[in-house]
Amino acid sequence: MSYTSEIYERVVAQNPGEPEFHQAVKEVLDSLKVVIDANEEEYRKDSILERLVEPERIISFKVPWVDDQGKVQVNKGYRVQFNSAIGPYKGGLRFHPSVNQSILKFLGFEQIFKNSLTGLPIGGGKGGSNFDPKGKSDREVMAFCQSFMTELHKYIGADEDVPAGDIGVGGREIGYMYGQYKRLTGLYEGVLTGKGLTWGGSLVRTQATGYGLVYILNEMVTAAGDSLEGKTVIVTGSGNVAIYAVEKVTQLGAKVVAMCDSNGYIHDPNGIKLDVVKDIKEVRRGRIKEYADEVEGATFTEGKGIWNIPCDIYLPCATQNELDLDGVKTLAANGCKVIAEGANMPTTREATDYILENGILFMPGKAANAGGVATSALEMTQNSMRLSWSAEEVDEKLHGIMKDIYAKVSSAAARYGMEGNFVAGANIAGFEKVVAAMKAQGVV
Ligand code: NDP
Ligand code: 2IT
Repeated sequence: MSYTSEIYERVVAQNPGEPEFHQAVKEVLDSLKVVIDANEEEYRKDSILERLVEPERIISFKVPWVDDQGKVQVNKGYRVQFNSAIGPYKGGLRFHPSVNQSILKFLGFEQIFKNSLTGLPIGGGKGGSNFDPKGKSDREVMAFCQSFMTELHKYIGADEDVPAGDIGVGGREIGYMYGQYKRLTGLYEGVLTGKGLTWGGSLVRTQATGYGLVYILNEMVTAAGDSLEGKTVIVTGSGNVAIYAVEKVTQLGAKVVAMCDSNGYIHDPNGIKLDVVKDIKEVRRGRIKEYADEVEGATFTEGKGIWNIPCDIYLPCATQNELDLDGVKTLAANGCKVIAEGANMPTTREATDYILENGILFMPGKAANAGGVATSALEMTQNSMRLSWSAEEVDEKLHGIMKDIYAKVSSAAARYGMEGNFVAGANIAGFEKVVAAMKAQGVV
């Protein structure tokens, strides 16, 4: 049996009941097979893959807090510190009822390679809680965040582990957690990113994941001899990543006709009015359905099926495994030519295989959504220097990083005879840097 297959079987056996983690590991190992096979003896001797798939540390803890009725609630909290070969652990915190160890291990594992691709010195980590911020009062969110940080603060630090946002964690939650960290430690340091602009945050971090996604999308489309001008686009989700992907792709001349949340999707053939979406989601914390009540000509459809709307480009920006084989077949049948993942692993394995076999241009999340964490690393740099860069400066750096990721991913794929397979290219290019660092640092 090949070394990569052996390791996959070991991961499944040793991590039972963690399907998302298995899925993420399998995709990476399948891509790495060509690299490993070329030098199998050495990789086996160093047990590189055994070391890569085992988190350095997983912290799990109780988060008790008091709700507005005076009742004590208890949630689970986690931080997965996966790999620190190239820098302090870096990655978001997710607050969503579905959060469990499998999901955070898949996200932490992906983060290792994503962070490597940015070219910046950041290792891989992820954390979060099964707490659901939806429908909670600000006071309840603050009580939860303070309790969460009361435990987490023992394990993080500006040079140790630097969390940020993800699903359910935005500026409000980062603020409450930062305040509690400062109170507990007495340190005013860059321990979290995605901070507000008056207390250490970076300009463009809010926009960075969505903008970065569109910058790399533009590279792909341009390299294929086309442009974004006049293209019809679907962006799934309506949170942080989705909103700023819509903003940038619209600026570059495309028309976004559909978005969604977990209740259903809106279709606006005239082009999504982003100021309405921002007001619903960023100001009122409402549901996407309200868009159809407010905008003439727009419709709301309950449930899944946004992929039934014809488009040229599909940008999944909600959550893992949101796009399955049937969805992707429908997209292809309706003429969709490009898919780039704003979310982490939004495409199932079967759907990804279909995409690659059917000539749809495809950029995987670990490359396509790396602009968020890259700009987080720029926030860390500014915090260390005690300086703030202008929006133009940060945006220009972000743009350069996304172009560089495209170049790395496409050249790694070509180097191994898989031209245009950006899944393989991203996994290989991300792996090469991390492994070189792991080897240099010995058995630790
Ligand atoms: P937000 O919480 O801001 O938004 C998430 C959006 O996705 C909401 O519209 C939400 O709908 C929808 N969604 C979440 N879960 C589900 C589900 N199970 N089914 C259908 N829709 C769902 O999160 P972000 O925009 O920050 O994150 C979106 C994705 O991007 C995630 O995969 C995240 O890991 C990834 N990502 C985020 C980065 C960042 O900087 N924020 C960086 C890189 C990747 P609803 O409100 O109904 O739940
Ligand atoms: O998935 C991700 O890359 C993020 N949620 C952003 C992580 C970060 O540290 O900015």
